[in-house]
Amino acid sequence: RVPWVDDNGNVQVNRGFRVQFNNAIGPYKGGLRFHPSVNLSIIKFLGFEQIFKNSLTGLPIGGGKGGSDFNPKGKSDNEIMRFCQSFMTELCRHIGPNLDVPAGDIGVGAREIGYLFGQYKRLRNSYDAGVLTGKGLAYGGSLARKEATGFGVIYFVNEMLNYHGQSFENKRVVISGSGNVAIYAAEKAIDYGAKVVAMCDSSGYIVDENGIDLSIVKQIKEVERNRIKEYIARKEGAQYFEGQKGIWTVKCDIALPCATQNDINLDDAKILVENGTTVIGEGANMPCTNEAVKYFLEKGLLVAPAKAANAGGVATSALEMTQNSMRLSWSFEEVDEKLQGIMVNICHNMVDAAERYGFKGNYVVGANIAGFEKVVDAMQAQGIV
Ligand code: NDP
Ligand code: 2IT
Repeated sequence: RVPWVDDNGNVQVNRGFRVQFNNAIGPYKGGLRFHPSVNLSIIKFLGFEQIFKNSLTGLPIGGGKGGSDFNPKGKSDNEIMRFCQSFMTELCRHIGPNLDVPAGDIGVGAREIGYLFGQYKRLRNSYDAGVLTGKGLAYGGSLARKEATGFGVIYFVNEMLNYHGQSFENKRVVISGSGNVAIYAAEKAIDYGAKVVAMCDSSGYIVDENGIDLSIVKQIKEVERNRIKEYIARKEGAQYFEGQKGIWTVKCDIALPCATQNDINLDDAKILVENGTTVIGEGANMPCTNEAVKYFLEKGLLVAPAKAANAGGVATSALEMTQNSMRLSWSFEEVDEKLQGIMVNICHNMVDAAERYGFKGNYVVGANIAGFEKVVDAMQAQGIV
């Protein structure tokens, strides 16, 4: 129960969750999601996925997830602060740098992590920098953590493409979402020579045949916290369409769902395949339904599964924990280089596991097996506990 007082003096009560799923290979680790759709079922699926994703990174982190059905949209900074303080008042009893280390996810970025960290510090009377990741750079955050998930998706998909003799060069890319993961996936895809032609938020999608101008998207989303629709007033030739689903009708070579779960269902998958899409890179957690994934694999598309493709965020969170333990900060280049190495390594382990178990080319199975093996080995070695 998370009670807080809004700007009108009214008492609001939200529900908060933290699921600690597995700590065989390290402290529980995973983000916090603030979104009105959050319930225990969603936090459990995210926590379960997180176990195997975290194992894939090769770093010592277990799996957990948390969040609340609190809706940050339209709330003032003071309301966000009061909510975060109340949420942490309960959560602080369950977390710690060697126990459980939360971070951001949908609706939770540096602002929220700042308020959460301040309240933790106050309640515990201790400066435990490593209790949360995704912190601001002024107080123990890591350079490149903000960019890490999106950049990581592209490093990962690029490695898969290279393995199949392809690249991002001159590819048309559609990215759902316009949040943290979507923005930095777009940035790196553009760096690699791709053209990003469509992005969205939960209200609708924009199409810009000249290639989306990310500085406008960043201004709208990161600074103004406004709707993606604003883009068309600031960029000639761009179009806006109501409703987020239509984004999958925009023709593309590579589709990167970076918004939320169940974003691409079987009907969307059929449209994508019909329009000639050959690569799917899952930036969000479980953005394709099982039926959609099955269809893509039957049709011979390359599918980069979420728990591998978006592992760069939590991997860089683990690098933030390392820096906090060492009481020093690495340069952007140093963190980015480590991130690239981790993503390439995950890709190779995934390909290898798929081949070892007779599922050559099925990277969904490959990632599941590669992540699972290490957790099971650790659990068996530690006995019945
Ligand atoms: P943000 O809150 O920054 O952005 C979410 C984006 O998705 C927004 O543009 C949002 O639009 C859009 N969206 C559209 N439909 C929905 C919906 N039904 N529910 C929620 N969002 C919707 O979140 P992130 O970019 O951090 O996360 C995106 C995905 O990536 C999630 O699946 C998350 O679990 C996953 N992920 C995030 C990591 C991270 O480090 N942040 C790491 C690994 C995975 P609107 O503003 O209209 O709500
Ligand atoms: O889904 C995810 O991997 C995240 N939201 C990031 C978790 C983290 O601990 O950085």
